[in-house]
Amino acid sequence: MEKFGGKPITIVKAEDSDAPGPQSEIRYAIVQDSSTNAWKYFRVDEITGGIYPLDKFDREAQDSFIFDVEAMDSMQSSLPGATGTNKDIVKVQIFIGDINDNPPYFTEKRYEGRVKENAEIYTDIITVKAQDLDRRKLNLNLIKIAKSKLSKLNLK
Ligand SMILES: [Ca+2]
Ligand SMILES: [Ca+2]
Repeated sequence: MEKFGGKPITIVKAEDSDAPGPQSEIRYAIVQDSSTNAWKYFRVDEITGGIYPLDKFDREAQDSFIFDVEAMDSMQSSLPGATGTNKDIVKVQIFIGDINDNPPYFTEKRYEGRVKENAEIYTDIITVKAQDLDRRKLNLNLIKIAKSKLSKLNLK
């Protein structure tokens, strides 16, 4: 949350073709939909349309949120049959960026390997395997960085 430093995650913007005045003054609001709780994690500034987080996120628990934002003007609608103000609704999807907040973990509690006493050096004995819940891309990037550092060292 602090990471955004008060800056919105994204900004929604609606336009209204009516003349200046309450008939074209736009207010934004998140639609409180009972079929999802995604809207509970965000707020929208009713004047600027800036969308802000209301909570911390865990990409490994949920990696995106979808909710609706509506834009309303500020005067009773003159459209035939309409009640209330004129409005439009847009879907907003927020993707949660990954951070490296999970350590690797072994998938087995214990490994047992056997090797003959006269085995050649470098004989395969057993393969151990760990997993990491963070996004694979991040780990690959780290490996690339490590490799490029190594090749620089080799050049010297
Ligand atoms: Ca209007
Ligand atoms: Ca993560």
